[in-house]
Amino acid sequence: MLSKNRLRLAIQKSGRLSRDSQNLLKKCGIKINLQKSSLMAFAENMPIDIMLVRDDDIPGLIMDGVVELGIVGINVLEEEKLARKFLGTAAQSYKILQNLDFGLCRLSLAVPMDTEYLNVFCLKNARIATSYPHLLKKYFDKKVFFFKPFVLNGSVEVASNAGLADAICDLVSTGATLEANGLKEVEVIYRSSACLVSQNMNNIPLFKYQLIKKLLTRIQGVIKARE
Ligand code: PRT
Ligand code: ZN
Repeated sequence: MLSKNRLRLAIQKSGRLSRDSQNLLKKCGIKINLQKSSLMAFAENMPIDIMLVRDDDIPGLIMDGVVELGIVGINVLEEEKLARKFLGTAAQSYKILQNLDFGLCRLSLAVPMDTEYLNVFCLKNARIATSYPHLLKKYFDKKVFFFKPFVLNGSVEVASNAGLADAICDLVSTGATLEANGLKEVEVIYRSSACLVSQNMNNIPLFKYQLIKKLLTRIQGVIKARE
């Protein structure tokens, strides 16, 4: 049974952000006994419980008030907010307390290397594969032209080679994956990094608020020391 007297913080269980998230907490002096198979880990020296989940679940856990804090990519957070807005779900609020110095990437449009590409209007009526349909729609809403998005959660880069898509919209960091799949990056539509995010602070009891402040100060100190 979870204690109401402990702060709850969600991080990615395994994936690109998990090691950096764990290291950051360690650097902040939080001693955690992480069990590989467990959903929860408990800090030994501070009243903090760590929830280990898929990154996609973290925005919802924050917005639905299950955990007070999370470490997640801003891309995932914004996509969930837009999805909830689209569905008319009331809970969409959160506060980014700190942009973090890892998980840096960009959400980009890419087309086959041999495509003649002048500007974004070359994508009019294009069929575009993405795991981020709402961020993509927000970008194209400003361009006012028709396109045909479809969702693939994974293997987005291969959709074009397989003849399923004219273009893709996916996360890029080094660009090596695009290159390996014969694609070129043509538009950056969103820039992202990991962030420390909290619930709406108005709903948080004072002692938890103070603990969040303390943690935030330590995180800022760790980031400053790494600069
Ligand atoms: O299992 P779970 O759902 O938790 O994880 P996941 O597989 O959905 O996410 P994961 O671990 O791949 O990524 C978590 C977060 O890391 C993302 O939401 C981003 O905020 C951030 N991030 C930073 C990235 C990348 N860089 C990145 N390069 N996420 C994914 N990629 C992928 C991209 O999708 C593509 O397949 O890496 C490939 C491109 O990399 P380059 O270096 O070849 O350009
Ligand atoms: Zn995920």
